[in-house]
Formats: sequence, structure tokens, C-alpha cells
Amino acid sequence: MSIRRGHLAAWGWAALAGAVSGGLFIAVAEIVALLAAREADPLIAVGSFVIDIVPRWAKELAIELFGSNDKLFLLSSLGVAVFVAAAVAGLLELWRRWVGFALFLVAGVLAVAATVTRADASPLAFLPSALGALAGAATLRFLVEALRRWRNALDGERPIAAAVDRRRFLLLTGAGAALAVLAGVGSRLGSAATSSIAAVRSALRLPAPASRVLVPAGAELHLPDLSPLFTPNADFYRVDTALTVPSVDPSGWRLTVDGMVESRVELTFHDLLAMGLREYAITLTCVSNQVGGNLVGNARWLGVPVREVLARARPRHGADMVLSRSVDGFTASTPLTALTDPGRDAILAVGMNGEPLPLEHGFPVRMVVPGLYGYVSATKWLTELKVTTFAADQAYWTPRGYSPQAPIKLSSRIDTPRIDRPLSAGPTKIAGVAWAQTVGIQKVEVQIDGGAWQEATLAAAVNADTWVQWSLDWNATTGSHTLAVRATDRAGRLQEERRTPIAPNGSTGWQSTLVRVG
Ligand SMILES: Nc1nc2c(c(=O)[nH]1)N[C@H]1C(S)=C(S)[C@@H](COP(=O)(O)O)O[C@H]1N2
Ligand SMILES: [Mo]
Repeated sequence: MSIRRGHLAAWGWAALAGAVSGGLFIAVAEIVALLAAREADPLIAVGSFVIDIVPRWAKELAIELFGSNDKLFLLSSLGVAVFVAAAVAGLLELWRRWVGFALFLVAGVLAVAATVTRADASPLAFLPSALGALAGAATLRFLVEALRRWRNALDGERPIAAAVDRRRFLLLTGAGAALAVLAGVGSRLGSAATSSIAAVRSALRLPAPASRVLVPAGAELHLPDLSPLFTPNADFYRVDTALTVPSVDPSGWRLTVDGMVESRVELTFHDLLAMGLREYAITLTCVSNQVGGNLVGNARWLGVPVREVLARARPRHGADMVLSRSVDGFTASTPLTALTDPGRDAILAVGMNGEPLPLEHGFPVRMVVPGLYGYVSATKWLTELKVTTFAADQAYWTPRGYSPQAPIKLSSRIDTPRIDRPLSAGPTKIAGVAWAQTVGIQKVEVQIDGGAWQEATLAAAVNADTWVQWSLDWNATTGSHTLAVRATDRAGRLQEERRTPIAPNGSTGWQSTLVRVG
């Protein structure tokens, strides 16, 4: 096809460039949605918006015509509409520079509006449509500019330059189309894989545990703005090195125990459940938690002691570490004794707060070890326990500046009052949590405006592995106040006052916070 004939062909190529850019818009948005904001797929959001505004007769007609494929029909028509609009944007861009580009941005703004106004929108919901629109707009601008050069070379009777420019435009357009198809197919496969695991998880019924956590009366203070004793799964902090949540089907899951063992052991999910489940209350803490931070959470975990699994493989003399490995490549180095010590409830967990582990928290099996920071113990999507030595093996974070061994440091936190919550003068409560996993909390003290340390009231402890809530009555007076907190564990050790950073093995220091009253 030659452009020369009345420039008719140029318009066709511009429409194609527009369609390819539209495809990239959608594909990029899908990929970003998969990675950053799953609920913010723009096609789904715009589709839902259409469903919300379309008159009832049209919905009924669609159901009548297409039955249960009505959603598919809606999404396909939407897809066709996007390509038609994008082709038009290509034509406009050839007519006047930046016009098609602007049209893409307008489409992006509309898609962002449709996604961020949905009920389940997360703070990142704007991202897929925004990045998709930018990618599409930039591609369109680029392709149509290449087309323009080709046309100008033809108009200027420069056949060699025209051939070069033609080749360049076709290559770029082809590459754009290939990229859009690849990204689109990849994101579809990715989301299909994970959503089917979500379905497997919700259909899963774990056997009843042989024992449940006993929560003593008075363990939960029920104060407004105080962290609940057990952190709901949806609010539980997350720390991942992987960009996407791995999909592990329990029916295909295997745990291999190997390395320095008398016999290599392989367990299925069913084998693990058959070992008998118990419930354990354990407070998980991240090494990256700053003093006063929220990378800490408490849960009831359903699981099997790691020592029972290790006993089947019989670790060899000389081993001092277990390198636990995730399907995503993450590894943690845990002292062997922390896993075999009958006095410490190191477990392979399959349940969290009465449900199978959420996908984000390691479904179907993760490790949880009381008293050790997550990066040296709490491997999610667990697949292997390699019995080894600290001399022979390194975990994921070790070469990245963190200690190979890292017990959780005794710490305490003020949850309320907070500077960002209005507080009026009068009687109130200062309250928070304190933790010293495996040892327990003996005392929490609060200091107001640099005065004497006052002992707070401790809630009943569930066990030594969980945090405890604490509170102190305070008659708040108008003005600014500084509140500080420190804890003492049951071994009589006072929380370290000196402030140290999180690297290499956890922050220290007493939290001190400013509040405003009145
Ligand atoms: N596979 C895998 N497991 C992992 C991590 C990870 O990045 N990948 N992070 C670890 C860290 S640093 C912590 S603090 C805990 C956090 O567990 P959570 O995300 O369930 O709160 O998991 C640990 N297990
Ligand atoms: Mo962590």
C-alpha cells in the first residue's frame, strides 16, 4: 500500500496506530491493576459504571439476548468501543498534533473517575487507568509522528527516505501491537491463576483444631483507637519482596525437608493437616518496624509445630540453622534450636484468625516463630525447610544488610491519643500495646511532659508470645503535651532507651509523641 494515492492510506495507518495505542492503554492498565490495585481494572470499572447507569430495559434485553454471557457481551462491546474511539484518536492526531493525544488523556481521566468512585477502590485505584492512558497517549504521539515523517518523505519525492521511514513506522506499530497482546494475555493469565486460588481457598474447610486459644477475661480493654487484641486479617500489615501474590494450590503443594537430615521428607497439605492442628496466639513483628510504628500484628494461628515435622526428617548433628524457602524465592534463616525447642511454639501455620491463611499472608502454609522477626522466621508460601548451618547458607536479607539472626526487641507503643485525632480537655485514657515475645510484659510506664514515670494498668496477657494492651488515666489539660512510654519484660529487663535504626536487627528507643488538647 502506498501513501501517495490521495493520502487515503495514511488515514488508514493513523487509525491502526490509534487502535494499537488503545490496546496498549488497556494492556498497561491491566498489568498495573494486577500488580498494584487489583480492584481497579478500568474495563471492569467502566463496565460496572455502565451497568449502574444503563436503563433497566436495556439490561433486561441484554440478559434476554445473551443470557449469562451478558457480562461478556458488555465487556466485548466496551472493548470494541475502546478500539473504535482509539482509531478515531489516531485520525485526529494525524489531522492536528496533540489532539488525539489529548483525547487519550480525557479517556484516562474518565476511566480514573470510574475506578476511584467504586466502593472497593483502594488508594492506588487511580494508577492503572492513569498509567495506561499515559502509555497509550505517548505511543499514539510517537507512532503518528513516525507516520508523518513517512508521508513527508513521500510528498518531498525522497523515495529512499520514504522506504526507511515506512519500515520504521511499520516496525514500531508492529512492536506496539505485539507488546499490547503480550501484556494483555499475561495479565489475563495472571489474574485467572490467582482468582482460581482465591476460589480454592474459600472452598477449603480446615479440620477443627485439637485446642483453641483461651483468651482470659480482661485481655481486651475495648478502648476507642486502641489496637484490638487480635488484628483483623484485612488490617494485618504485609511485607513482601515479590511484586505479585504467589498462587499456590494446596492440592499441588509439597513441603520438602532436606539438607542435613537422616531422611529427606516430603509432605502434602493433607499429610500436614493429618498431623493435627492446634491454635496459637502469636504476635508477629517486622524488623522494619520503627519505634511507634505499625508493622506488628497479633493473630490466632492454626498450625502444626515445626519440631514435629523436623523430627520426621531427623536433623543431623552439626546443623544449627533451617533455611525456609518460599515459592517466590524468599528465604529466612532460623536457628534450629528455635524450631526444635519444645518451650517455643514455632509452627507451620495454615489458618489465621479462624480462616485459612489469606493469599497475601502465605496461603496455604507459612512459618510463624514466636520471638523472631518475620524476615528470619515467618516465610510465607513455604515450600522447603533446608536443615543447614549459618556458616554454609545465607537468607534473602542477609547480604542486604540485615543480621542472620534477629530476636524481636522488647517494645511498647502509644495508640491513643494521637496528634492527628482531636482531643478535648478532661479525663481520658492513654493506651497502647507492648510486646516481649517468649518472655512477656511485666510493666508499662508512661511519662507525661517529662514528669515522673507512672505505671500503666496492664490488660490480662493471653500468653508470653502476644502483645498486651495497657492504659493509663489522664486528666488532659488544654495545650500541647509530650507522652512517652517504656516497658519492662518479665525477666526484669527495661526497654532500651537509646534510639537505633531498624538495620541491621531492629529499632530501639522509647516512643515519645506530641499531642494537642483543646
Ligand atoms: N515469601 C515471603 N515470606 C515473607 C516475606 C517475604 O517478603 N516473602 N517477608 C517476611 C517479613 S520481612 C515479615 S515481617 C513477615 C510479614 O508477614 P505478613 O506479610 O503476613 O505480615 O513475613 C515474612 N515472610
Ligand atoms: Mo519484616
